[in-house]
Amino acid sequence: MEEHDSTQPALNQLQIHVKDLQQWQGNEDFANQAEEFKALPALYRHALNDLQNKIDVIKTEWQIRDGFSPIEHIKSRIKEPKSILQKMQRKGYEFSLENMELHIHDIAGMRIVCAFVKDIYRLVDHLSVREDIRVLEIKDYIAFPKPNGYQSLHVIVAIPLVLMEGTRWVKAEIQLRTLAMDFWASMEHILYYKFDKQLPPHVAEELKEAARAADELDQKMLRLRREILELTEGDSFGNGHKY
Ligand code: 0O2
Repeated sequence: MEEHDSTQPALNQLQIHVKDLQQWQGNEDFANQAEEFKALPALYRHALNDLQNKIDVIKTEWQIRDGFSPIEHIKSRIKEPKSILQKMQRKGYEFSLENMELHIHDIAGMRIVCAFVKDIYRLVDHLSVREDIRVLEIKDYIAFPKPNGYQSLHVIVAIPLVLMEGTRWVKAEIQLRTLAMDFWASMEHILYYKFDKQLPPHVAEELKEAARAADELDQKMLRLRREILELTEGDSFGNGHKY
């Protein structure tokens, strides 16, 4: 997930979209929707900016209340048109604007990296009760890691965008991870592409081993935090989750 460059003019993005549409052969119907299609990145960008603002407010509130924010860093990106089209093809959807908006949840994507696993669940609990965010789906790859060891919490949300035509709820995918999970995922991503998506078995096994080590590190950090909190004012973060 690339970091978002807010300085890139919207016009450039539109040109990229039209170019990609033209390159895509045999999808005239989809290309006919180019007018509406080329307006989409701007809408997703605004929705992502709104989401970023909401998370920044949460960060500030945490900072004021607890003296520190458990959110380490945030990255956001709009999915490349080519990746959107490839994903639709991979998932077997016909190319239409409707299918794209309905089935591709990560056109707007945000990654939030937290210090502790517990903070991830705390943040999601908070997002779930807000009126200005709709949580549509949660995929918990922390409680249930992928077979290769991948851990993250994926939350599909919808953000209200107030337009002249009325309010439009725009989807975004938020990936929440700890620093250890983020490190593992970045390394795995590099290796996966280095080996052209065909990891040799021993590399895959070592990666699983590394994922277990990352998980142990996260648990160790939580134990340390609990000890420190008990020594000071007690753990006020208990919320009954895995950690
Ligand atoms: P990019 O460039 O990373 O954004 P869905 O999106 O829910 O309809 P999908 O694609 O099966 O369907 O969703 P999944 O697997 O829950 O999440 C996909 C995204 O999670 C990927 O985005 C990655 O960012 C991340 N991810 C999932 N599995 C792995 C993994 O094994 N290793 C790493 N490093 N990342 C993973 P994309 O689509 O690859 O694009």
